[in-house]
Amino acid sequence: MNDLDSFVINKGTVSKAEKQLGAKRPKLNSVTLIYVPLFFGGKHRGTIMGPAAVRVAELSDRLQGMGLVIHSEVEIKIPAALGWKSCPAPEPKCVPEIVDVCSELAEAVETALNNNTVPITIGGDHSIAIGSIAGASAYYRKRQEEFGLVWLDAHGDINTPETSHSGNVHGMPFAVSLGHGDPRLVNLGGFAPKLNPDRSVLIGIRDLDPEEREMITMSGITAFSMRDIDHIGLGRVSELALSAIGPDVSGLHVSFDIDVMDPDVAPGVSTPSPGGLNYRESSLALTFLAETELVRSIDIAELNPAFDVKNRTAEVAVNLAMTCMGSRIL
Ligand SMILES: [Mn+2]
Repeated sequence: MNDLDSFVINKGTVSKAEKQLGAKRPKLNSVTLIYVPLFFGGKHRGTIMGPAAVRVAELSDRLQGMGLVIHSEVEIKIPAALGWKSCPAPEPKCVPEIVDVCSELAEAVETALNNNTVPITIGGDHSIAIGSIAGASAYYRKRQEEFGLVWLDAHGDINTPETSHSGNVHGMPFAVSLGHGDPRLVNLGGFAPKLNPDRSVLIGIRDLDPEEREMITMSGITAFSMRDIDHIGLGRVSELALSAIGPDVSGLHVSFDIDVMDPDVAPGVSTPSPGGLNYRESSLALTFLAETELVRSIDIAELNPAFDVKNRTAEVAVNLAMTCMGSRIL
């Protein structure tokens, strides 16, 4: 028994821990920016301003400044007059609207991948991941290739309508992508599940509903809590995460919920949770991912400028998107 075993929930072993990742592919230098100001999945409307805030923080210019080409910028329209208040119980809330938005997003992500660009989806609440992961999954599925998922979040986002206390879909996208939950969401794009739990990793959790703990165990994903990060460091956790996914994937999807960071660093989120990652830790995790040169699609979720301080969190989000795209110190 390796003494690191105890840090890896569900995986009985870290025997793959020291394996190298697979052969590197030519580096992509083109991105597609997809703006999705969705807020129906959460209880705060402010995520509607997320895309605007990263534009104010000059996401596009700064990516170009590091030598990347912006292939295109796509704006997914959100039904204007609707919100969770008009989505009555029984829960989950606003599912038809989220299905519409996520279907369009899935197509945009798949198209971007087909165009050999990296889609960066800017939310919007985290229910955007239902669409972006559906698009990425469809892309790999058609090629009979495997991909890995790295989900960074303070929360599990692995509720189902049965376990959810709020009925908010932004607490469900991981479960949906694994094939659990409302069938209208689960079957988006005509196939399910979107993810292989053996190649899916959750990092940074510290605020789980009791039922989510059970769900994480049952689902077969690999999860690293803040306790693990405190104990062995995020560098080691990142290595273990990549080895859990395995060396033989064609790409990685990174779903970054900004609330994985500590609210001191990133206050502009809908559901802040104390005790999160600091700036350097977040940067380190994304640097490790970028260095695999396998990151093919990215979500930046839950940016809520209504709770931000002088657009600071949007600036952090832009820096982290750049890191994920391979920006480095040396
Ligand atoms: Mn989330």
